[in-house]
Amino acid sequence: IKVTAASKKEKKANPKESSVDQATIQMLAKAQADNVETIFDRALTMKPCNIGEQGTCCKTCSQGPCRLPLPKKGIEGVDTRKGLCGATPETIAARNFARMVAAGAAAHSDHGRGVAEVFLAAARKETEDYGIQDVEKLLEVAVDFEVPTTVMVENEAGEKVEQERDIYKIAEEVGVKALGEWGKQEGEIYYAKRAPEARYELWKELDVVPRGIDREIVEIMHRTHMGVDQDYHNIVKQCSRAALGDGWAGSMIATDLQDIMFGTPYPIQGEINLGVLKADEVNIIVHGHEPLLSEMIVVASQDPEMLAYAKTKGAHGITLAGMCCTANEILVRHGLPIAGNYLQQELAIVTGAVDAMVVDVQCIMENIANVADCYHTKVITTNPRAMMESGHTVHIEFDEHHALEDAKRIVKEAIDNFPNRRAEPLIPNVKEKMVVGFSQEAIKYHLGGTFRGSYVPLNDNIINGRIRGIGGVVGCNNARTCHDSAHLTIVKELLKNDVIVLTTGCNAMACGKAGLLTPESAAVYCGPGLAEVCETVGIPPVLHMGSCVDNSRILMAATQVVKAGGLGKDISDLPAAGSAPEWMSEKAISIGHYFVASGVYTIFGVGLPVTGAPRLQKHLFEELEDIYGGMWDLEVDPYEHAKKMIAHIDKKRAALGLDK
Ligand code: CUV
Repeated sequence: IKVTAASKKEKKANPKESSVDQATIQMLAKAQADNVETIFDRALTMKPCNIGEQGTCCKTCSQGPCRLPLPKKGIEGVDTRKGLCGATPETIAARNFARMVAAGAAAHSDHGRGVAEVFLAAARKETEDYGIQDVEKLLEVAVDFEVPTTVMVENEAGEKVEQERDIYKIAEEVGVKALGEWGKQEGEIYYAKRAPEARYELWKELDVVPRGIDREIVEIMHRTHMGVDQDYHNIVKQCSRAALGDGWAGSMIATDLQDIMFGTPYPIQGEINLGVLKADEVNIIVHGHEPLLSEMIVVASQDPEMLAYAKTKGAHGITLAGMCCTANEILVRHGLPIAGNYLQQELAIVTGAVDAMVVDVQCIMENIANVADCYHTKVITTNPRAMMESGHTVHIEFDEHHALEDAKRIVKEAIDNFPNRRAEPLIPNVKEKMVVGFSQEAIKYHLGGTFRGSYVPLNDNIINGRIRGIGGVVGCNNARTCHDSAHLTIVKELLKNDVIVLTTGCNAMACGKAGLLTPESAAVYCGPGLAEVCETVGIPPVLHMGSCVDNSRILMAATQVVKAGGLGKDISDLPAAGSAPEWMSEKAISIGHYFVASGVYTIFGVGLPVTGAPRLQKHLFEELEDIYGGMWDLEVDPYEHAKKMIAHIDKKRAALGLDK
């Protein structure tokens, strides 16, 4: 094994303090034994910047950076801090926050745009590799896009009769309208009307209905340029437009069109953690976000020709596993295994068993190329938006017009690399079983009791108090906190208090690794009410709804709960709360803000870069409640964090007159 030379000054992380996940602890120890540096070590060696952490470093022009940390003694009297141009800490932090929303919304939405483009190509039959799988969902979505699903024709008797339209015609019109949502300049995004009526009316009244996805993102970039928007209230308002354009359009369209092309998730079994890798097989990890690529690699890796080719290289088969949100996508639709969540990406390579790590966009750490150099792993980039500088990575560009062909090239590259393993792999014998795939459609079916197509029985259980409320716990890992620890503590606290948990992203994976995604876990972790519901229905107490763009499913599930009746008129009336305990990406800020603007109390762990601007913080944490019924909050201690969520749930129960 080739090693990276660690300098004396570099600190080494203590594996047992770095994660609560056994596979991670074992592989971190192996990395250190192999003298391979990882993010866990770097997080100790390099401390974050105190001013940036507070959100008050301004680098929007070249007269700075102007740095405005809170004074050591706190603010006495009037806050006189200002940048060279006079920008207050509030303006600076609001601008920085807004740019995080813009980047996050752009990432989700550009993913969505790619999906819409492929969808349109599939509808026009320009590609053989993608098609329409979920016709029912297509017809539902067509209604939202105001695309007719039937036509009036004359029959032989000369009477006008209604006839179903060709589904590919419908799909084409849906595709055109969906793609149009990005460049729309005026009016409203179609899906705004999917929200409960009261919410839609409130957005209109507040003038925050997104006009077009791209426009709102561009407008953030304009407003936050030097010398433009200088009222943090107004900047936050634009954050709402752009974030809603992410949650209710960019992400939601991605989810819907992916479901139509690849199938809407329904409960399926899967396995998770580094133990899913196999020493005697070719191991391919697909890492990133877009199922357009991974769906094709799924097909290619099961191709008999590829399997036969793998045998010629001495491998007993091909194992395809996912990492980060790509993993969630192929898991919820095909039950394919997950190797791990965000902080495990370097460690997967450290096993020495990964023959190729195939990446597309988002959450891919640059350092995987360095780690790969220490073993034999080939890092394959696939997206022209996301290349790597390292001469040690291969770029195989993925094009939807010959998707399967590209996927086969990628798989072949991995197989060819199998004989190059430098040492006996060391795969931790750690993996868990889980049941995943709870789309809002699946929740309706499973919690619908005898009324399979309804959320009413779920609402009844919330009203009678067996279920105290709903917690949406989502988001990343963060190297500044112990891996998975806050995720699990918070989820377990919620379960103990009869709060059912909806999850996506890396939280979903943390829960999977800890065995919380099994129906059996209900008896172990839940309060009596929630345990009874889960046992009766046979579902896990934590419902895995998919990837980060699938947070849009949580919005729709909340909307379904409102529409089923008995729990108020708006999302903000629901006994529900959102959380991202270990967030790190800008996407998380966009998600957080669209939940807030949709009426959800949303609490983050780790820290929020607004603490250096007290008036902005007050606006986000308190004043927004009066405007949207939802607001931001921050709590690093996981027990307190869960307590605050439960307190909000109880406040909403009381307002609904429950538990009297
Ligand atoms: Ni998109 S955004 S680390 S993979 S959840 Fe995981 Fe999820 Fe955050 Fe990234």
